[in-house]
Amino acid sequence: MGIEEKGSTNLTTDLSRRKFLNTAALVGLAGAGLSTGLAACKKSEAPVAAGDKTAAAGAVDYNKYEVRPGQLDDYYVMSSGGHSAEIRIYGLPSGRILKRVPVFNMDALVGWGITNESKKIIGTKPDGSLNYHTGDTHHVHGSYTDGTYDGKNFWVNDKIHSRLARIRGDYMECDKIIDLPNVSGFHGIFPDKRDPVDEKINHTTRIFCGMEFHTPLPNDGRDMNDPKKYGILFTCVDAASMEVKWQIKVDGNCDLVATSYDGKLACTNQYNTEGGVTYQEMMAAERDACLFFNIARIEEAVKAGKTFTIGDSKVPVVDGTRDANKDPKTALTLYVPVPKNPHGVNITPDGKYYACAGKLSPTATVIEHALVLKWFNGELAAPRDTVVAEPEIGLGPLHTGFDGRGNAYTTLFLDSQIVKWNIDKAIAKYKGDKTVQPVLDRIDVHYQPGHGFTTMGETREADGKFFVSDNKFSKDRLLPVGPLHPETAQLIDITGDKMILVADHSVYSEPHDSILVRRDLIKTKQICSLDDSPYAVRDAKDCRVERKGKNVTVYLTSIAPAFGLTEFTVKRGDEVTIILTNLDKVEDLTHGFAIPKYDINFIVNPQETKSVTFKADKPGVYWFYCTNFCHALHLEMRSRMIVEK
Ligand code: RUQ
Ligand code: CUA
Ligand code: CA
Repeated sequence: MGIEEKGSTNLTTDLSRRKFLNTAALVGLAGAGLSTGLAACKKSEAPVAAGDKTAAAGAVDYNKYEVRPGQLDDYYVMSSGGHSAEIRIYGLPSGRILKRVPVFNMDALVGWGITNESKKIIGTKPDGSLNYHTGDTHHVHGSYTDGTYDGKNFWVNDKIHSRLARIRGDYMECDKIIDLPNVSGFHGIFPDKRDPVDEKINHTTRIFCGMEFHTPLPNDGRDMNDPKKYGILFTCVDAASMEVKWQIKVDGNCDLVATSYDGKLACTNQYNTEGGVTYQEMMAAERDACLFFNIARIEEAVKAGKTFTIGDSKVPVVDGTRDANKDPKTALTLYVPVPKNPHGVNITPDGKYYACAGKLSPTATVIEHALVLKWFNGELAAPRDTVVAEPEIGLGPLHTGFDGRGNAYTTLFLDSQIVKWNIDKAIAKYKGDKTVQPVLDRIDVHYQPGHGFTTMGETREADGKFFVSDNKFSKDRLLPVGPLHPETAQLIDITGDKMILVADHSVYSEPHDSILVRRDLIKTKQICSLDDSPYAVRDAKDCRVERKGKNVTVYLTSIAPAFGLTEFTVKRGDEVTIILTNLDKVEDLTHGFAIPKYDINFIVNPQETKSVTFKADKPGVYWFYCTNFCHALHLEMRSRMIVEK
């Protein structure tokens, strides 16, 4: 299993010896998610990694991938940040970090979780403190028009607290966060790509959300010791209003989510069809499922009122369990058996096939979209008849990207490789052609890729330029910085027959998924609008202090290099709200606003308004100052808050 045994040219890796990983083997491997990597590390003791090898051979012209000073990248990477609870934006091919977008976390730079505006989005308790300070972002996806990104919105999940956030594409800031009722372990999300209800609609109208952890429904203290009574919900959210439209109760569980290009289907891979509560129980069955949802039928059932509700939630719920959906002609759901504990389901750019990676089986299962629709018409005998290929591709397959030329690229966690395989060849082999070899190439990555994606690979415009391998272990690849290593996002050129490793980009812990978006599809604004806020202070002359009893409002502006008031005075015990509008109109002229000892710090971008509210409980003189370098007199940009005893 060492790197040397299977260089990128070795396609004959013997898979038969590990056709299905049994529980005993997996107990080893599960613990060895780590030690497999370490082993790989050890075996290459004279460390010649794949990229280095090709470099030594002088085969790769790295200059080709360089983004020189003053040049711009070709792609935006919208990347989740895992339990950092944020989103990161970086450029490709350079790997230049462009922005961190706070979402479910607090952020001292922006003042996310500090300003009244951000607190309102995150949600607060009656005492004004945040509902949650933690989150776990996994999957970022963009809004679609005509099967490709339109740059309007992005969405990301919070797995910990089952929240869905929307990012507005013009400012690249979070503008809405909602809770999914009765959901635990909200993992996969995917926007739809076209709405079949009205043929005139060709853009994202719904977001589909999976529930990974089964719990009692409602989770209010009932049935706690009876896991057989736990349930799973799949949720549909309206993209525009961010209201939860409906939920469907299903068997098994939902891991990742994909949607079809025609808007007819959504699907999710299920690794816990067993309903197990330990990992051994979750690995008991040889097959789990890829679950398909017939969206039009579900929405008809909701309309017809064939619904129930759960606990306090008013969201209509329909029944998608196996027992209630035996007749294909009326079924809302189809459970396609796939081997074992699958992870990752992705649809090909032509909309024809879903690839569901085996994880504990060295296979990917290819399911044909048209055949799923046929099954729902009662034209197929068995759910498995929708499967058109199941190639053996390597150990621990997780996520798949596509190049738009008929090839798939799947991350192999245990093999520490990316495998390139051809979908048509896989189908031919499944039909019985023994002469074809679906696997075309393999490349070692460093180490243990979780997620992987191609440029524009989740759209009809997949361009097959790059694959990014988000590796879970970086070990010896980057300067050591203590016990917590950075992750590597390795850049792979996929334009030719052979994959070429062209860069190791470091990324902070811990991205789970990314999309690689062509730069012309992102249209950001560089200046905000005074109309964004109902409280904008539109003229420096309007700066003032207003008092209503103990409530004091300070209206403030910033124009480099000064705030609109040189001082303001409040009394101890006052509840103070500061509203600050940045009246500068010049691009990139952002100011900061910090008050010492009051734990306040936030930024205002050009023409932006922000506010904070706090209790003036410490008498004294406090210089509030600009934290964002803005002007030759940036240091002088400070005024006094005087808190009288
Ligand atoms: S998925 S568990 Cu969200 Cu492969 Cu990272
Ligand atoms: Cu304004 Cu620094
Ligand atoms: Ca299972």
